[in-house]
Order: sequence, then C-alpha cells, then structure tokens
Amino acid sequence: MFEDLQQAPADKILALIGLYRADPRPDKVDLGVGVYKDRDGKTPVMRAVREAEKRLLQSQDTKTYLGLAGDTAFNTAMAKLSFGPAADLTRIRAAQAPGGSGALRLVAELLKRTRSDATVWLSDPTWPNHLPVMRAAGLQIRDYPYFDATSGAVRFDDMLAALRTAKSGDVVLLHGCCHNPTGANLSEAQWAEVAELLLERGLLPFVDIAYQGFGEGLDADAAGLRILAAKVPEMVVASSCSKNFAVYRDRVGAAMVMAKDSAQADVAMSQMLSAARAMYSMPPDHGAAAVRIVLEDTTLRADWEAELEEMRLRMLRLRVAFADALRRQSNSDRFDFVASHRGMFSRLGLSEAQVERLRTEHGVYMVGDSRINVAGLPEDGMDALAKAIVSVLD
Ligand code: HCI
Repeated sequence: MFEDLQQAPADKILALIGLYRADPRPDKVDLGVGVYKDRDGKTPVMRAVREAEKRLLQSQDTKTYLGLAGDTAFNTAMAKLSFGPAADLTRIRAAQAPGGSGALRLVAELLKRTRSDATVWLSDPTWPNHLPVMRAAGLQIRDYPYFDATSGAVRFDDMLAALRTAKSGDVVLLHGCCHNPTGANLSEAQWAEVAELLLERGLLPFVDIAYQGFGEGLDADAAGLRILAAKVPEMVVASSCSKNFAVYRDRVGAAMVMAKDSAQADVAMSQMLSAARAMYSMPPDHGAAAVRIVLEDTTLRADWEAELEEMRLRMLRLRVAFADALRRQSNSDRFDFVASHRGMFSRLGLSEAQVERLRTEHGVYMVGDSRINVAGLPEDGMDALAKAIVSVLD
C-alpha cells in the first residue's frame, strides 16, 4: 500500500526543535521556533491563564459537545479583541479553530467555496506554512514583493505596484502585525494606502494576526486590521492565541469573516462550519475556554495584559541590546534594523551556508533564511553571539 510513497519533507522550523535539543553544548543558543521565552529560556503558562484553568477545573461539570463553532463566548471575545470596540459585530462572525493554522485553513476553505478561481497573494517572504495551507484548500497562490533584505525595510511601492496587477476578486494575505519572518511592518499611513488600493481594485483582505500584543501593544497591533475594517465592505481574518496567551499546544485560534450584512455573514459562517465538519468536526475546548475566562474577567484580563506587556517590553529591550552588540562587533550599522523591527522575528540577511556554520561551529540555531526569534536572545551573551555572527560573514 505505501511502497510508492516518498518521505515528506520536514517542517524546517519545527525540525529545529529536535536539532537544538540533541545538541549537548551548554552555551547553545535557540533562536528558532516562534515561541516566547523568558530570561531563563522557559515558556511559562501565563498567570491569568493558569488561574482561568483552575476555575475551569473547579466549575466545569460536563465535557459534552459544544458544537461546530466551539465556545461562542470565546468567539465573540476574539472578534472584539481583533476588530476593536468600534466594530459592527452584526456583520462579523467568528468560529473557534484549532490554532492559527486551523483558522487559516478554515478561512481558506471558505474562500475556495465562495470563489474557487481566486488567487491568494502572499508576501515575499511569508510564513512558509501559508503555502501548503492555501494549496491544501485548492487555492492558487502568487506573491507580492515585501522585504528589502539589504535595508531591512518594506518594499512598499513595489508591493502596491504588484497588487495593482491582481484581478478583481483576488485575495491579499497580510500579516496583521509582527511580520513573520521579517519583523518589518506597515505604518498606519501605509495600511490606509493598502486599504484604499484593495477597495479600489475589488480585492479581499485576509489578515493573519498571530502576534497581537507582541509589537507595539494590544490595540496598536490591530490598527491595520481596524483601518481595513473601516474601509472595505468585506474581509477575512485568521487569529491565533498561541503566542499572546502562550497556549501553543492547546491549539486556540479563530477564523473570522466580516460580510456586507448580517445575512451574508450568517451564510459565510455556515460555510466555515461546514468546512470544519469535513476536516475535524469540532475544535478542542480547553485552551479556548481558558482564554474566554481571561477575556471576560476584568481582573484576570488586566493581569494578562500586564504580563503580555512585560513580554513585549522584554523583546524590545533585547532588540536594542542585540543591535548595539552587532554594531560594536561588526563596526557597522548593517544590522541597525533589528532595533526598529517589531514582534518576535527579524531576518538578519545571512546565507543558508552562514546559518549552517553558526549552527555547527557556534551552536547558534536560527531558521535557514536567517530568521531569529528575538525572545531567545541571550541577555548576558549578546556580544558573544554578535561576535559569532560577524565571524561567519564574508
Ligand atoms: C513560527 O516559528 O513561525 C511559528 C511557530 C510554528 C512554526 C511551524 C509550524 C507551526 C507553528
């Protein structure tokens, strides 16, 4: 039965987890998979989430099915978290999904059902898993220029020029904040220009927001999404709680649709749920229930926001310290962009061979495209790390 099968290629980001664990060197540095880490390299359960889990354990008296949409109060809370207080919730529907990836797939399935010949435009570069997820739903993909590797800036004019060539009805996937893998983001003025272009050309925004709260702050990180929502008639969103609630393995996300009116929103929601039914039926409850408890309780929510803000500020401090160390060790401003990038990642602009040398010779682990996870930077070893990086440069 399986004799003609070939080994499937590994997920290059997840494969780094195993490689790093197997490395016996005590001074190894993990800048790989996008998981927040504290000063000790730990990824703790957040205080408010732990408290919510305690309450859940005490109060939950059944584990009977909830239904295809999962926890409906979680869904409403997530719609508000993304779209903000000014949103017209009568036109927005949200379906709980298994993580941000599950949300992406659910939205992709909805797109396939509504416009089977649409092309989804992805940023170049983008999160590598965007490609298989879109393809698995049967969608066509193309890319638009996004990142200038030399300057570390967004190629905004080139991006707009490419999107002007998209055909009406095409879909444009945008990273809501904290672009993965580059760390280079659109300003609010640029978001407004993108919104104008999408409206003018009849393109559908598809916002992937997986790091809300890791960039400029919880509301500021949703500014682009909200600028779009105020301008365009329809949009779709995939949101993840993996990072900002640190519930990675519990698989918590939401697929959302904003339609022209309430009736169309209901139909779109019914199609998302029908797609869920064909893939996994219902999402796992536990993590989403804990997130819902946090979001609905004033005290727990304030504590969650405070802890999230501590995490964000730590990553900002690490960015500045790392850019300083790189400036000292390289005697150049080549890596200054690291301090102005936002979110969990920056792309350093090294070749695959240089990344490989860093791993084998120095025990420094980063994704092959030279993406680093800022949260993994060693607070007390910045100069040693910068020195290792400079040593592999041409
Ligand atoms: C990331 O590191 O980009 C996010 C974490 C991740 C990586 C690969 C598969 C699922 C999630």
